Parts: sequence; structure tokens; C-alpha cells
Amino acid sequence: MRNKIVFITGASSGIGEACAHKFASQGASLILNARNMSKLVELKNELTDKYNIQVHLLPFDVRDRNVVTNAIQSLPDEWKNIDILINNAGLVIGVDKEFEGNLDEWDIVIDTNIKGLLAVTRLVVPGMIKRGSGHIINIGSIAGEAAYPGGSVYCATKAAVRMLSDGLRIDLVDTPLRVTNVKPGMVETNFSVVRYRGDKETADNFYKGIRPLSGDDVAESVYFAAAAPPHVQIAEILVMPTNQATGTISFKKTVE
Ligand code: 8X3
Repeated sequence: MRNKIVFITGASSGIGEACAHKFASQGASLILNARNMSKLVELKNELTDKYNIQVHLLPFDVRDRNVVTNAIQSLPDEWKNIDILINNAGLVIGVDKEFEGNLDEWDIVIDTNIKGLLAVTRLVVPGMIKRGSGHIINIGSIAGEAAYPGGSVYCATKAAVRMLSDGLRIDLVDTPLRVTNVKPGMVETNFSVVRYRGDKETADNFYKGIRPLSGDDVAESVYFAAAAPPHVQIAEILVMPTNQATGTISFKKTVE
């Protein structure tokens, strides 16, 4: 991965942060995006202390199209040639029924998970086509395979990520570019705390009796796809805990 530039959205926590560590450990140069600049600075310091790599920070909310456009278009020349785009920024707020939830919260989820991913892709891919190389890795979810209770809107956004990945792969079929959709099942990160609107106890309880994936486990799958030889396109990876079978079926040991 040395001499490769990897751009990760939503890099300040969870799977994004784990990907930053994994690709840094392999010598990649990183463009790290997130909303929270202080968390990004902390991560940059940690990564540059630990690994001999370059890190460029790009703080923005992927929902803010003008800011996203300016930030990506004004990347310094030495950072423009992005090799790998990891569209990771995403979230869910709440577990409400489709006829009961908060439309403003759903706007945030839809605008981040779908429109944010699309905006970043739209800005980065043309350069990859011009250079004749590139890899777009979208972080989808098992939630995009089938709807589950309390997940209606989130599942819809991740189904959209699946279609956007497939559609992009079709659009790029006559190029050397690759598109991968990594679809994790249960992963224990801050993601679940946001899902339960900051209720950490409920989030923690959700994983009682099962060993969930860590962000690092998912980062290994992302890296596996990225490290495949150029003629190999890992189209999808569905990765979940051993005791999970589908988005709704998992086995949890009873714990007192
Ligand atoms: C999050 C994974 O299992 O909560 O994308 O749908 S799950």
C-alpha cells in the first residue's frame, strides 16, 4: 500500500477509524474525513506517531454538498490522485417504526448514508477514470439485504448503497476501476450508541451473550478487497459474527 492514497470518510470512529489504522499499518497515505476536527487531529497524531506515513485531514459533513465539493476540489496537488475511496460515513438514529419515527432524523440518515456517499463518489471517481486506476469501497450493511424490525429507513439506505455499488460497477465495467460493497453484520462501535440516541447501556445490552465484530475485524475485510491483485474485483463481502446468521437471526448465550 506504500505510495497509495486512501481517502476514508467518517474516519474519526468505528469502522472508519479501524480502516485508518489498518491502511496506515500497511504504509498508505491517508486522507481522513469526519465532521469533528479535534477527533481527526487526535487520530492523525496517533497514526503519525505510530507509523511512518502522511495524513491529510478533510473535515466536513458529507451532507453539505458545497463544502464537500470545495474540500475535494481544493485538495493540494500531492493529495489529488486518490487510489482508494472508502465510503464509510454512515449512521442510524433510532429504532422507530416507519409510521412513528422522526422525519428530521431520517433526513440526516438518508442524506448521510445515500446522498453523502453519492456526492463524494461523484467528485472522486472522474479523477480515477482519468488516471486509469482506482477502487471504491462502500461500507454497506447486512441491513441492506432484508428489512428488520425498527430498521426500516436504515435498511432502505443500505439497500441503496448496494444498488449504488452495483450501478457504479456497471458504469465502470469498461475501465480498470473496481467497486466493492462490504456488508457487516453486528459490529460493536459507537454506531449502536447513536442508534439508541446516546443510551450506552441499551447499546451494550444489545451485544450481551454474543461476541460481535470489532471495527478492526471489518477493516481486515476492507483491506482484503483492496489488496487483491488488479484483475480481481471483490464485488461484495458479507461479514458477521459466527453466531449471527442473518440480519434478524443470531444466537445469544443467556447471561445472568
Ligand atoms: C449495522 C449492522 O446488524 O445493526 O449496519 O444491521 S446491523
